[in-house]
Parts: sequence; C-alpha cells; structure tokens
Amino acid sequence: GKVRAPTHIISTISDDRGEEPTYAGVPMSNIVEQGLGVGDVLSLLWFKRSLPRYCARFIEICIMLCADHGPCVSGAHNTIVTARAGKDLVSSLVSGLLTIGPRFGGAIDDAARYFKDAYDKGLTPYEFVESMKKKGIRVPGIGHRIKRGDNRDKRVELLQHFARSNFPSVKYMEYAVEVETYTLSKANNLVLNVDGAIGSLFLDLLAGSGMFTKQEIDEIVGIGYLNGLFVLARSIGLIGHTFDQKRLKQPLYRHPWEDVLYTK
Ligand code: Q5B
Repeated sequence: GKVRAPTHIISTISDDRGEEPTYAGVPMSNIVEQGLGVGDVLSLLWFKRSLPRYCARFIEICIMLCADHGPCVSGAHNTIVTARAGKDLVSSLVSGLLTIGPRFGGAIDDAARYFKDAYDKGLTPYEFVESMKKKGIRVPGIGHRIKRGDNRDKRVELLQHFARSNFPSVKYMEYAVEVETYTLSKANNLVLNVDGAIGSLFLDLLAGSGMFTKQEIDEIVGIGYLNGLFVLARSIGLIGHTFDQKRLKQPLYRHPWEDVLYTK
C-alpha cells in the first residue's frame, strides 16, 4: 500500500483543498445560500458542529453586546494610547487585547468553571461565595467598576431576557442570579457582570441544547473557549477606536503630572 510521510500538523476544522473552502465540512456556498451568520460560522469553527438557530443567535448577541464599552475601559484605553503613539492597526489592536484577563473581560471562563462546579456540587450561594472568600479568590463574573445594584448592566438584562425566552433551561444563570442576590447583600457593586452572565448562560447553552455530551462540556469549560467570545467581540470596538484616533489625528498621549501621586 501507499506509505504516507508523517504530517507535522493535524487540523480538523477547515479545509481549503477542494473546489471551495469548507468549515467543519460545510461548504462556503451552503453557508451563504442558507443565509447563515457569524454565530453559525463560529459554531462550525469552534465547536465543529451546526448549532440550533437560537444558539447561533445567542452567540451573535454576545458579540454585538461586547463589541465596545466606551473609551475608558482598559482595552480601549491601551488601544487609544497606542494608536496615538503612531502605531499601526495590528499593534493598536493587540495592545488593547492584551489587557483582557481575569479582571477585565477575561473572567468568562472562570465564571463558567466556578458557577458550574458550585451548582453541580449543590452549594448554596452563601456556601459558594464564602468558600471563595476563604480561598481569597474574587468570584469571577461578579463585580463592576461602574455598575451597581441600582444601576444594572443593560447587557446582562438583554442576555437574560433572550435566554429566558429561548433556552430550554437557564438553571446555571438562575444560580448566578442567586449568587448575585447574596453578593449584593454584601456590597452594592457586586452585581452579576457581563462576563458572569455570558459564562453562566453558555453553560446553559451547552447543557440544554442537547448538542454536547457531558464530556464535551467538561472539555470546553476546561480548555476555556468562552473568553474567546469577549476577545472576538471587543476586537470590533478596538479596531474602531484605532480608526477614530487616526481620523481625529490625535497627538502622542502623555498622562498629566497632576493626575499622578508622586511619592516616596
Ligand atoms: N470585591 C471587576 O472591582 C472588578 C469581588 C469582590 C468578591 C468579587 C472586581 C473583580 C471579578 C472579575 C470579573 C469582569 C475588578 C468585569 C468587564 C467588561 C467591561 C468592563 C467595564 C466592559 C471591579 C471592592 C471590594 C473589595 C473586594 C470586593 C470586588 N469584586 N469580592 N468577589 N468578584 N471581579 N471581571 O470595583 O473588603 O473592600 O477588600 O475582580 O468578573 O471587565 O465596563 O469597565 O465591557 O468593558 O475595582 O464591562 O469586581 O472593586 O477592587 O475596589 O473591590 O469588593 O474584595 O472588598 P472594583 P475593588 P474589600 S466586566
């Protein structure tokens, strides 16, 4: 028989060798002709399967709602400073992306991990939050710099409304809401934030859609797919901030001395 030289790369999500490229086996023309959207493409390339329409729509809503949150957040600030230093698009984009992490935008995976673990173990919100406190870990997906119990994050409400109307089950999200009720009793800024809403609702999508085995869900949560949603979404805004600064011909940024506490 034929002897094939060993390959150096294994790839399973896309193929450009045929007449037309395929994503997870689905030809590009099918994607266009069926009127599929970015949520469907993401499902094919990240999860290697077509998901029900409401799942693809949920993914698209996450991307739209996280695309930008003004110029003052960490990512946009870095991008603006970099663009004003005369750097190119990619440099400005990645300098903003590099701020995404456990405090800013990158708490989705940990929120999913901790909420799943606590819910599956049957911990009450009190037991969960207090056990996190004992370990010295802030609850991922809880807390915001400007959002408060009396000034909720509209994005969270929109995601919750969509899921309550379209998902077969929202048990993880309802658990996250119970956690929020408890954390809000401790401090008014400890709201369920957009990372926590997406993290808990994606658990509901994975568990309730019937499209993933338990083992696949554990792998997705373990590997950490979900921060990718924020990275992807916020890239849209960071690119916009780069163009905005260039269009406005903004000069090199220098932080004012008056805003620095010089101390020994
Ligand atoms: N405390 C987000 O903190 C922030 C606590 C907590 C228990 C918590 C903080 C946090 C977890 C990570 C997370 C995603 C750093 C946030 C996002 C996207 C964004 C951003 C935008 C966008 C805010 C005051 C007291 C202290 C703390 C305690 C705070 N959080 N305790 N669990 N989770 N959250 N990140 O306001 O006793 O005084 O020492 O790390 O989910 O990034 O719009 O800006 O779209 O761009 O700086 O929405 O909550 O509060 O640090 O002064 O803490 O609350 O231990 O207690 P703050 P601090 P104490 S969404």
